[in-house]
Amino acid sequence: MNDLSLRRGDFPEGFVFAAATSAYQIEGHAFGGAGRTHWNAFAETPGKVHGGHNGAIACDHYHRWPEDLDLVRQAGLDGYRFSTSWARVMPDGVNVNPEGLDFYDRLVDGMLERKLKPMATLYHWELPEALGKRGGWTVREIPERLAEFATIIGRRLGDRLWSTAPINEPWCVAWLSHYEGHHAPGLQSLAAAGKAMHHVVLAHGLSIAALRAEGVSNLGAVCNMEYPHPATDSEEDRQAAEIYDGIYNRWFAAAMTRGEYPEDVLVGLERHLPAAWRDDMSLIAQPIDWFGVNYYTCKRLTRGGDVWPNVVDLPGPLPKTDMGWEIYPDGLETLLRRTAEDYTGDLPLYVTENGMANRDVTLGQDPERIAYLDAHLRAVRRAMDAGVPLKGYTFWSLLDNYEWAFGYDKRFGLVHVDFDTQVRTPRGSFHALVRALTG
Ligand code: IFM
Repeated sequence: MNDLSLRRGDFPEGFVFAAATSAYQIEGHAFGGAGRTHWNAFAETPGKVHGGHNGAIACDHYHRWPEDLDLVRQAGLDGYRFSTSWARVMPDGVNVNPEGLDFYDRLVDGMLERKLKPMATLYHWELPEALGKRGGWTVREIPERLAEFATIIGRRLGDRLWSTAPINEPWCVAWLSHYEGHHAPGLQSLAAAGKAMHHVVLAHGLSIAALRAEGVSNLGAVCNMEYPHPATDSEEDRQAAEIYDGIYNRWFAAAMTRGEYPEDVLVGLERHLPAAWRDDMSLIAQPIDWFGVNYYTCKRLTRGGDVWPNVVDLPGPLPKTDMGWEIYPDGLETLLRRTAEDYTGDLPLYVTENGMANRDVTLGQDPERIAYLDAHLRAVRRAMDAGVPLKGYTFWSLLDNYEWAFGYDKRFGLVHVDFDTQVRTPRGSFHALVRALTG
């Protein structure tokens, strides 16, 4: 496939097309006085990250950001979703590094000069190592500290941000990192995961309140969602899919929009939540102005394992991306419809990430990524036709970057990055996008 079948004119006036990146994945954490993060330590632990890679240099966006923002503009996009590194702005999690704040000041002005909407996420996973050593997301201090960071960012940049969300993908911050152990800090403990599952949504609520107190507007949440298929029609597999859905999708949407946790997840997790968790629920469900969904794939769930939640996933039959993730655009449509129907109502929804990792055959073409994006854009369009108040769609990612535990081995970019020379080369998907958005 060489072209997208939908064009800008197939979406309503004002629909926002954007591309996303995140700080640690592209900036080059070695530059500008940033402090160590829990990802430094994780990457140094043998066996945790492909090749022991880290974000020290990444795409050197710290120095090359004008060129990168030019690419966003050339693609015909309206917005740029970026994140502010906590450890760059507050290297020890407490004191401010003026150089770090100045960097984001320049970056935001650079977006505005190019007529791009600055779409900020405050925390995209680089916890200052000093805060990690105090217990990280398992202790209540961290949500309180994130709210302080939110105040600092809000005060300095809030007048120019188009949208702001406190946290990217709370499921990854909590469950993937503390129960599955695949991300920093690499714990595999239900007790730790329970604390993190609560503290991450508390951090969202406290930070929304802190941003609002600074006069920052258009505040939202960014949650990742996966479509949960039962592996078979058996009752056991249906229950496995239901509990997976509860932990992955419903926990965060219910907490942030209704101030509730799903009962079926509380059955296993309540004993691991902080004792006074109920007292926090109204703080967590602060009013928000929009809700973002990051979507990539589905899972095939079956009963397994000796302890709650007794769920394992099995390989599925659909074509897969280079992450091994099945390509299932219908899941995006269904989850958007369910989110609007069950949680967000008339609140504007955004797809805040969607994209695929793929190996290059020839840089100029990229037909698989074009087909992936096309199929998911069509799913977005169907959800809108069904009445979902979707207001924008964001590609992950602008650039090839540091794909966390996979290091530099996976390539999600509309733009190829040669990590030896830092040369950027737009892929066929980038050119298809230009034609669809500006043609
Ligand atoms: O690279 C990540 C990003 O940091 C968060 N969302 C999913 C992407 C692809 O795995």
